[in-house]
Amino acid sequence: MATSPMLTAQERTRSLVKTCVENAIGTITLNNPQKHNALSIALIEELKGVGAELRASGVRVVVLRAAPGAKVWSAGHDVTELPTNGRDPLTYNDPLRRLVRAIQESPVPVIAMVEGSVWGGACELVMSCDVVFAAEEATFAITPAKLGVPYDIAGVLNFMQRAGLPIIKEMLFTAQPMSAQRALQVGIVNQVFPAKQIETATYDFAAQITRNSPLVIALLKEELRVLSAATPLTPEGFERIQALRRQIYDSADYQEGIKAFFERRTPRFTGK
Ligand code: LCV
Repeated sequence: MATSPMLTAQERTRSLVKTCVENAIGTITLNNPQKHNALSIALIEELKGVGAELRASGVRVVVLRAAPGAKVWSAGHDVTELPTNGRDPLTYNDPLRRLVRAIQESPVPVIAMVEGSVWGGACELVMSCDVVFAAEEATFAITPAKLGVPYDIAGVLNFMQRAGLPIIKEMLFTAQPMSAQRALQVGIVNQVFPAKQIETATYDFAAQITRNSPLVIALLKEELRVLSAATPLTPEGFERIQALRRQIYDSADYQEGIKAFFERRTPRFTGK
């Protein structure tokens, strides 16, 4: 039975993430609890770096997790890094966009092992992983509408690929946390376990993947990515959405959402 690789000779710690490798399973642990693993540029760059290192080291599967027993898996985008000068807050080269693409394009399956609450862009990060195992207490809140942020096309498509439109609308329009049990029912989460069992269950599952053909798994993952990304979007449709998004990130409501976050109060959106 595979156990979670905790202290191994190959454990590496940078400042914001930790990694270790055992039995061809790479583990990346988000390691910035002071900021609830907010997805800052620095943390994302470290995540991308260690992901590339693990792939180069020949691991067959990666587990992405927070520290054991974390109350917050990740608080989402680092709100202090959201632009307030009229620039698009979520562009193609935004660090989160690049991280999500790196996970989706990786030939190695990525399993998100979730304990604690997941917020905003971290929900997209989790939902872009290939498999999601969650502890019973985990929750998932997709928060652009709460913050007033015009989420981007690629991000919304990633949500759409994880659950049906009614469920995604429920999560996007309310910005409220969804329980792991409900997320399991609607297919956002693959399996739910009591907190005490989730590590063993995740690494046993990961071990099954390591025993199969890495070439075929890489092919299947890329086939599924390319086929599921085949979404008809006309240039006019793309331009229309971008124009709608620009009206929002140029709006007073966008500024109000971020200001309210820092003032720790409920935003007062005017629709302007
Ligand atoms: C920067 C933070 C954050 C944070 N950024 O602890 O998807 S979108 O479009 O919405 C996208 C833009 C996005 O992902 O936005 C972020 C969405 N995230 C959220 O709405 C969650 C925001 N965080 C919280 O609600 C609370 O922090 C939770 C409930 C996660 C934990 O509450 P708790 O009382 O335990 P604090 O709020 O005191 O947070 C501890 C420190 O982490 C910072 C927060 O500002 C505080 O910093 P200081 O100790 O310097 O005061 N922090 C938390 N989330 N997303 N910084």
